[in-house]
Parts: sequence; structure tokens; C-alpha cells
Amino acid sequence: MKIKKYIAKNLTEGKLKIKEELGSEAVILSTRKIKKADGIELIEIVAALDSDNNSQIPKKENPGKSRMINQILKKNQSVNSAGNDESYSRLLREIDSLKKEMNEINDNVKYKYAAALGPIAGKIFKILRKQEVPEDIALKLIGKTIDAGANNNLINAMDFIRFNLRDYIKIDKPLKKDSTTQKVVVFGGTGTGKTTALVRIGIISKLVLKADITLVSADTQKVGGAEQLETYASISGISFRTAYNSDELKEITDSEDNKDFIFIDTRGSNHKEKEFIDEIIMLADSVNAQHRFMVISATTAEETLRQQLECFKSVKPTGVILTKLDEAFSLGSILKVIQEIPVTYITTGQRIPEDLEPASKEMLIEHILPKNILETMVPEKI
Ligand SMILES: Nc1nc2c(ncn2[C@@H]2O[C@H](COP(=O)(O)OP(=O)(O)OP(=O)(O)O)[C@@H](O)[C@H]2O)c(=O)[nH]1
Ligand SMILES: [Mg+2]
Repeated sequence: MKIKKYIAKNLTEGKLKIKEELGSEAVILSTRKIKKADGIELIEIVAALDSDNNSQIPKKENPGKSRMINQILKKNQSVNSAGNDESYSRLLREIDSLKKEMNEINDNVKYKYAAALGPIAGKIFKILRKQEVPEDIALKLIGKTIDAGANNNLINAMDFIRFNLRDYIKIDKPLKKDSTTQKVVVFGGTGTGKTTALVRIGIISKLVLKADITLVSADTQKVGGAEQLETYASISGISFRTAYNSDELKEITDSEDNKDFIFIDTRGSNHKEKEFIDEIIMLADSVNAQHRFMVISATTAEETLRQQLECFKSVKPTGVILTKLDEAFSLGSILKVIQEIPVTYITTGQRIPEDLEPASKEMLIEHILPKNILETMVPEKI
């Protein structure tokens, strides 16, 4: 891990410096404002780059398969050191065929219903599962396609499925001013994009809705957590407060009751920690937060998503902010969440505030099942 401190005039300049020196994989650990002797304000940013940057490492494969491959590799090493070329290439062939076999087994499990569904419905099933659409939803969609007689050819069937995906997506409208002070809490797993999403919504509310707003950080446990939000607030000319517990948060919201919105940032943590979930519930309940946005990264694995949904339900989320759509490979698994809780906003990059949009069914369907999906798939693979 390489850690470096940067001093810059503002966050944008600092980010540029970091990108130039550490590259785009670097992460910002903390930010704080500092004052020079002449009174000029600067920003100190601490950034880090994991030297064993593992973003290129493929997903963990079947442990049994890894064990077998490791055994072969071990064998391979000893044979290779003995200089036996013939055995060496035989072992490489063995590994290759083992990999193929394992891939076939994985496919057979993932696409287990494909053969029974017949040629067209079977292909659709494979496509939906490749896009990570949960098995039960894929089967329901196919059932509907067959019932409607829309499975006579693949193109028509896919259009029908795309249209019917709407039934599995809930959408909510973005925030609007009213006569009350609306309290908005964001919560979710670590690094999902809570703080940046909150800042974006805050800036857009201020600029587009002409709303009077305050940003509050209740993320006081993480080093630099509150400072990150404070920096954004000061750059955007938005008032900022820090709350160390739910009593302080209540005092702040009571004293700011002339505002249109009070946006509350919380710390990210492991959803499996009950203490963390209780803390979020306490914060949101103490101020009667009307909007409770669960922030979910579109890159989250299917099983983690399922667990997060289960654990965060007790916070009574009113909406989802779906982040990092630009980084997601396939989005089908998100259906499990968004068929229950409406998506309000999506984010598609790191720019603040530009990369935030109100959610729409059409756009989500395009991410889950792109119109050109049949052109992009290798025919023999479906
Ligand atoms: N590519 C991409 N990056 C994003 C997006 N949204 C946020 N990020 C980046 O994700 C990183 C984490 O964002 P934060 O807003 O700090 O996440 P957080 O959930 O507040 O993090 P913690 O408070 O540490 O749990 C930052 O580098 C953001 O720029 C997005 O839509 N796309
Ligand atoms: Mg944060």
C-alpha cells in the first residue's frame, strides 16, 4: 500500500494530482481544510494505492477446482524443476481440460432449466441468467412469454421480455420541495458512494430546486469521514454540521427547521453488524427521517445484495440510490432489491454533481437487458 499526502487549492485539483501520480485506482482516505500563514485555505488530501492492486484478479472460482489446479501446479513445479518437458506439457493440457470441465459444470448448474425449456425459451433463459437475472424472475418472465405465444422467435421474445421486466422494477420520483423540513438519510455498505451521492443530491436541490439545505455528517467514527463531507459542503457553499450521536442530530434538525432539506450522511459498515444497523435506525428515527435512501452499488455480488436487503430492511428504506452503474458488468441481480424498494436515483461516474440522474424504468431495463444483447452474444454460447 502506497500512501501519500497532497496539498491542493481545491478537491478537483487534488484529484488530478493524485490521478497523475498514483493513477485512477488510487482512493482518497481523508481530506481536511488547512490554512496557510497568509490565511489562504487549502485542502490536504491523503490518498492511497494498493500496490497489489487486485482489480484485475478474476472472481474467485470454485474452491474445489482451485484446490485441484493447485495440486496439479505443485506437481507441475516439481516436474518442471526436474526438467521433464514432456510431463510439463501433459500437465498443462490436464489443467486446460480440467478448467473446461469445471466451466461446463458451472454452466450446467446455472442454466439447469435451459434444456427442458426448448430451443427458444432455453436460449432466453441462458441470456437472462448470463445477465444475472435471478432464476425465479427469469422463469416467470419466460412463462409469461410462452403463455402470450411470444416465443415463436428470439427477437420477438426478447422484446416481450424487455417490456415485461417493467413489472419487476419500482421507481420513485426525485426529491421535491414542500412546506416542511424534509430529512434525508443515506445508509449502506462501505464505499458504496453514500457521501458523494448525498453531496450530488444536495447540490442539485440547491441549484435546481433553489432549496435551502444543510448537510450533516453523522459519520464521525471513520477518520476523515466528516471532513470529506465538510470539504464538499464548503466548496459548494452549503451549510454543514456534524452530529456525534442521535441526540446531537435531533438538536441540529430542531435548530435548522427553517431549511427545505437536511441531508444526513452516515458511516458505511458491514451490514452483518447488528450494532451498525441499530445505530442507523436510531439516527433516522430520532429525527423522523421521511427519506431513507439505501445506497447500493451496482457492482455488488448477488448473494451480498440479498443479505444487504435482508439486514437493511429494518431501517425501513423508502428508496434506493443505485451507484456505480458505469462499473457494473451485468445488472440483473439488482432486480431482487428493486422489485421491493423503489429506485430514486442512479449514479454513473465520479463527477459531482453531473453523474447523478433520477431513475427511470427504461434506463434500468437497458442496463439489465440491452437492446443489442443478441448482437453482442456469441451465437454458440446461447
Ligand atoms: N465509478 C464510479 N465511482 C463512484 C460512483 N459513485 C461514487 N463513486 C466513487 O466511489 C468512491 C467512494 O465514494 P464515497 O461517496 O466516499 O462512498 P461512501 O459510501 O460514502 O464510503 P464510506 O463512507 O467510506 O462507506 C469514491 O471514489 C467515489 O468517487 C459511481 O457512480 N461510479
Ligand atoms: Mg462516506
